[in-house]
Amino acid sequence: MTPDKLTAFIKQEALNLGFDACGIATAAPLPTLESDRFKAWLAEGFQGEMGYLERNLSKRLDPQELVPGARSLIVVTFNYSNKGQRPPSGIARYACRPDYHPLIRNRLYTLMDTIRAAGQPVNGRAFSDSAPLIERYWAQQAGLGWIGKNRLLIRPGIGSWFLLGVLVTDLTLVPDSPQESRCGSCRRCLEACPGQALDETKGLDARRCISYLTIEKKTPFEAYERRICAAGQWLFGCDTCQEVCPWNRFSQPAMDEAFPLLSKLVALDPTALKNMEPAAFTSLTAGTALERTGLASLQRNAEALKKV
Ligand code: B12
Ligand code: SF4
Ligand code: SF4
Repeated sequence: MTPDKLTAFIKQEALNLGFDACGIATAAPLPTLESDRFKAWLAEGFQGEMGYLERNLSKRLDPQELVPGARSLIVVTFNYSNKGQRPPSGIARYACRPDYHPLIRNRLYTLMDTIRAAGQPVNGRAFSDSAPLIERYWAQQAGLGWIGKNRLLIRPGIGSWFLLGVLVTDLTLVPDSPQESRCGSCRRCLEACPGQALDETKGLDARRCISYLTIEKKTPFEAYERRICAAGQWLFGCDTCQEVCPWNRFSQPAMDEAFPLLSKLVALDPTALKNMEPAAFTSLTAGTALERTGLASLQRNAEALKKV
């Protein structure tokens, strides 16, 4: 197949597999501006305890080091909008569904099988939040949207309620063009953030972000961290900077049968975690993003919801 026919075929097959959009970027090292931004972010200490972001830096800054022989990145979006109110449990919307990581990766491997079955040899690796790869940067390069002041990828006419997946391949494909920011003078996310974690020039200070505090931080909360969590009222993750974003008015509910809203998580009463047995927690969270964070951290989070 010619590169333009192959590109059109791949984009159509990605939609057939249940992805909502698909774009192409050419594999190349990050430009100096971007790699300097990433290094400056680390130098500020904004990564907190997420030491993994400091490792494999040369791979993170160059997908050809991550996947030798890489030529094109196929980037997909996967919708998780529920169009509705904040889940009463305080669990972020994406986490009220099954764990997305294996689901997106497996579908990307199916996409690669489909390309092979059409007679086109291909090698590659699929990722979703699972490798040193700056996914939002590549999604922007692949023409899928812009990185908003809330640091999320926003797609015109869709918003930001979606997850990203990337298939790094040795195929020669026709790349898309990056999009310019359309945030304009809006500052709603910066103003609404309960931890004042967002800065227009420096980016997001994860140490003040409820998503980091409730999901990634393993140690007990300091007093200021508890105050931030009490202000936001999130048990796991945080959606505030997306709830206020005007572009999310356009989102459509996710309909994929393999990614349903789990009512047991939407309606969970955080106070029920206090005396929960480990076996009950396992059966509640098996196959979801909450499983990895564990009962002890969630009990800490629930405790921090109490206003002081
Ligand atoms: C670490 C991480 C986190 C950390 C840190 C977040 C952050 N903003 O960096 C924490 C735990 C806080 C987090 C939270 C969330 N995350 Co997260 N996270 C990641 C992860 C693993 C790496 C992100 C990263 O590299 N950060 C480093 C900083 C430096 O990146 P950056 O600010 O984007 O800057 C880079 C570029 O954007 C660029 N840049 C371009 N223009 C500009 C302008 C400025 C001013 C700056 C500073 C930089 C910059 O420069 C930098 C280098 O290229 C990615 C998956 C992946 N492998 O990419 C998911 C990912 C970004 N997360 C995701 C999600 C869904 C979330 C949450 C919404 C979950 C929730 N509901 O709680 C929140 C949202 C928080 C937020 N407002 O960003 C999705 C985002 C999907 C989307 N639509 O954009 C991703 C892509 C996972 C996935 N596969 O879907 N996350
Ligand atoms: S996820 Fe919540 S705490 Fe983190 S930047 Fe967005 S609004 Fe702030
Ligand atoms: S709330 Fe406003 S500034 Fe923030 S990401 Fe959305 S459009 Fe951009």
